[in-house]
Amino acid sequence: MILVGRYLSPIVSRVAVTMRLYGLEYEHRRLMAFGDDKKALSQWNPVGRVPVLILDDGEVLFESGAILDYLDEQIGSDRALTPPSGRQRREVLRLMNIATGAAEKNVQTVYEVRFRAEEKRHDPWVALCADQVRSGFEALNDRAAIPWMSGEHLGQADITAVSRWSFARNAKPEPMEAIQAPRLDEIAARAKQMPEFRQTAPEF
Ligand SMILES: N[C@@H](CCC(=O)N[C@@H](CS)C(=O)NCC(=O)O)C(=O)O
Repeated sequence: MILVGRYLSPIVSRVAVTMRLYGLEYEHRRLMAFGDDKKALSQWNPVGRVPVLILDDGEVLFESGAILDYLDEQIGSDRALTPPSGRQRREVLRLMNIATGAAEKNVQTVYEVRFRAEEKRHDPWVALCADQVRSGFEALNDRAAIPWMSGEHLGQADITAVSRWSFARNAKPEPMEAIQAPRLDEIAARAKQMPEFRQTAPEF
């Protein structure tokens, strides 16, 4: 299999960590989602985004949720890091969706604050996004069990939360600095001791 996209992207890294935890080997193609690589990327994903996973028979998967579904199917429900059904699955999906939603609002805030000229910014919208980032990550923190998000075992909620939280913390626009999320910090620190997370740390 070929995984396309740099580990700099927390969405690529959540797929990469999952593949490593499942013992699935892959060739890594470090294409950027911007600039000159965009055209090459569009041959696989018409929307030009990473991650892309190219299977050995040439079938192409994109959208990280769809890729994780495929990986879970390959590894089987006994080992899958997202529970296959029921209440536990719904709670893991809820945690992942909070992490993803908060992180997306953070990316929107970063784009607005860093890339848009100050006089063109719509401050009420920036404030609203910042509030969504804060309430999302704080809710994720409140719902987190210890040692891992869902209890005793590391699961997909951890991989997604750690990659999204760590990226958002590093991106550091103003709203992130005010957020207190000690459980997320603790879980991220624990995860980063694992080789699967260290080997897929963002490369700059
Ligand atoms: N919902 C998509 C989001 C993928 C995504 O936003 N990837 C970013 C990299 S972190 C990207 O390719 N950005 C470039 C763009 O959107 O044009 C997924 O889960 O795969």
